[in-house]
Amino acid sequence: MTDPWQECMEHCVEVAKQAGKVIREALQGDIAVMHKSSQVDLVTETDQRVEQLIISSIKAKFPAHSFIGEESVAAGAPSALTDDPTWIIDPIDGTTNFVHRFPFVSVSIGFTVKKEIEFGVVYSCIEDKMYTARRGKGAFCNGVPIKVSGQEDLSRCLVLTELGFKEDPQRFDTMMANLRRILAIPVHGIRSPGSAAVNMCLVASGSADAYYHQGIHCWDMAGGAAVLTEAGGVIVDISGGPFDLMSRRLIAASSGAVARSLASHLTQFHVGRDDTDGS
Ligand code: LIP
Repeated sequence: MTDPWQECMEHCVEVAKQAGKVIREALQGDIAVMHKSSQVDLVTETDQRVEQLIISSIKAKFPAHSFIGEESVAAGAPSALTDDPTWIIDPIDGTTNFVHRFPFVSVSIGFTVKKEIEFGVVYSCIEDKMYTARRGKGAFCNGVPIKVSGQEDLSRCLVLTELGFKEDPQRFDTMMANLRRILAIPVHGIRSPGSAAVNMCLVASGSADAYYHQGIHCWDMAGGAAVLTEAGGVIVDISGGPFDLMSRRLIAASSGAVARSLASHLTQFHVGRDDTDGS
């Protein structure tokens, strides 16, 4: 049987390449920084331009499909996941990196049907690494198959997470306490590359063993979640329960054992949901 979403995936790879080219060109010039929810929530004209480019290109080919895009949501569009074929887009995942020219900047696109992720594309455009994954067909980087490390012992893991200032002192303290608890296991180390999608691809390709995060969004997770699971990784909620794309939290790991062990060391804090208040 032919794959009903093959054409969509091929188009996705093409549009991600075009978007990456625009981002690389923008890095050659001045970058004007604007702010969204806070002084550390950055956005640039390139984020907005790249999202428009991606959405208009996909809409022209697949006019009946739905979209959830980071910058469209920031401008007031809804972010409810329905059963429709839906493109979940982060035009620049790692905007802070982009602003500072720190070299992990990606275009992340996940595609869902009936709320299931069918494929994901993450283009780490400064490294020129195109990660792709189609459900049931494996994960690839520049066409070469990738797989997770398979590590099962948390104390032998290189762990990724992201660190950002939180205005709520309790959330901030919990984030720092979690960091301290993981470091004290001890694990081999903790790294913060600055792009959630790249983080998942690093675990998917065995360069890191686990990644945890509370407070990101579905557009940060959708593309990378496909790559991670197709590379043999495990993705769960921060509690260790089932992963929920709209929950704003995840553990992505090289094995179920590492995911469970990490969950047992983490304290949760309230982050809201993408499909309700988003707070
Ligand atoms: C970013 C993430 C990054 C995280 C930030 C933010 P953006 O996405 O990928 O890892 O630390 O909180 O969500 O805003 O650059 O698309």
